Amino acid sequence: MAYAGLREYIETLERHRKLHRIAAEVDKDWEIAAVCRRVFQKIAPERRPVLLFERVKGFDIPVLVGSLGASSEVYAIALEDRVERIHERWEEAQKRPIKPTRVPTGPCKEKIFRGDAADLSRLPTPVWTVGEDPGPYITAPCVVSRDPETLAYNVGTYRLQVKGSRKLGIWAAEGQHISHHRRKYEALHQKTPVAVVLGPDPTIEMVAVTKFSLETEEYDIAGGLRGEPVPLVACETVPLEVPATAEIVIEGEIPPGYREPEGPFGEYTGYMGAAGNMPVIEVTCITHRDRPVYRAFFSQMPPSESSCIKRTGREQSLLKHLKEDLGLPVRDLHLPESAGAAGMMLISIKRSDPSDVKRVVSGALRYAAGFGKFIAVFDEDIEIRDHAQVEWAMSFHVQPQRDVTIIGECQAVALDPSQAPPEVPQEDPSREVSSKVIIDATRKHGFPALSLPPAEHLRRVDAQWAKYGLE
Ligand SMILES: Cc1cc2nc3c(=O)[nH]c(=O)nc-3n(C[C@H](O)[C@H](O)[C@H](O)COP(=O)(O)O)c2cc1C
Ligand SMILES: [Mn+2]
Repeated sequence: MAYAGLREYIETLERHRKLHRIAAEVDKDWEIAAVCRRVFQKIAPERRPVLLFERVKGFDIPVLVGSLGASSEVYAIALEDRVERIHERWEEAQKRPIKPTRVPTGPCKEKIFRGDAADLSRLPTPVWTVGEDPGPYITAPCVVSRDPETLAYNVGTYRLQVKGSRKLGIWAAEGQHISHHRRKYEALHQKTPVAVVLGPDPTIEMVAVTKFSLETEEYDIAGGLRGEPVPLVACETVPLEVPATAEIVIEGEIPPGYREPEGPFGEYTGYMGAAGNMPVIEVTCITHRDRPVYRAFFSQMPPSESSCIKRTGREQSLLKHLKEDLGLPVRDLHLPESAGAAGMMLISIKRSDPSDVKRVVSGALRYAAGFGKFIAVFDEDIEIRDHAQVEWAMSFHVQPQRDVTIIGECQAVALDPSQAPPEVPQEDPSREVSSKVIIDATRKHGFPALSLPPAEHLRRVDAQWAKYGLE
């Protein structure tokens, strides 16, 4: 049975002893960010808990952080499964998406605040990079929008700056699906209706941070991940539908053509992302459950909750595209978290033809042009999630002049601070263009035997391990 919502999921986390309640009062304007940073720095992923800040100074709403990406173990619990099954679950969901259902009402309507009563300052939105960010940022928004022509739904996570009691700044890169919707509404001189969902059942968060094709509706993939449809309810003031059990829903509209300063914001690259001129959301209504839980993603410097969830979803959607849609001989694909699950892409393949490497790289780039500034392709026997094996293969399977290609005029990795100094505004077109390094780290000819004892000898030693008096 899928989790009905975030609360059922929190109970399960608690049963798995993965939830840590912080009962001491904390200050949302500096302390939550610092506690989260220390938890990610000091506690290894296997033991890292999800954090529920129960008493936030000045608010009666608790803050939940890490509930999707404290670790892969937590992510697996969100799928009601084991870590080793995350890949299959994503594969199944993409092969067999399930359309949402409509219900007349739901818990997200227990409290409704319209007009001036829809006040963002009632929510305990933290400040994340204190001294650098201009104010609080909503980091876990599942932003729902619709294509005005096809009516197809999209759900995506884009940073939201709290700018006033009823105004949010929104930054979505030009290639993001909500930007596609917004441009269509702007061409019609109409406002873009949006609904910001906070604290839905965890599969909605999984799909909101993952890149699919423009035609793919995230609600359907979430249904596939849940194994049952997502129940949706109609919004109060915008023509959109949202998950019925969500903790908090902020409804609003993006006025066409209007831009104002947004950012800078401490980003997933580990640096401040540039400020720029961005659209805003005018809030029309806030609905929430009784005693809502405020959900936030912990991001900024990797590793973070953000790098964990991006890595998992992106690896799975890219793998599915290369293996299933294009039929390429890909074994595994890895986006290391230290590279923000964006800067480096490692792929292992069963190479039968020299052109396989080019076909795999061009397939990956066509699907997600912004991922991978360094893309390296390895033979299938290399475990690309093991740094030592990657470094070994790079060192001894590669001839730089023959095997390394630099290609120019590519889509940049979003927010890459090496592209331009901070003064260049985020919307400057130069920030969209970059170059890439492609490394063919497969063996291009017969290689000598490995300098290892014969496998049979190693097995014999394993079998009589006790004899040596080692651990
Ligand atoms: C914590 C977090 C914050 C993000 N913030 C932004 C953002 O501010 N702007 C943006 O364009 N993408 C952001 N992303 C990436 C998008 O969520 C991701 O590209 C997603 O695929 C967007 O949905 P779409 O493909 O339907 O447009 C963020 C991802 C995470 C995990
Ligand atoms: Mn999308």
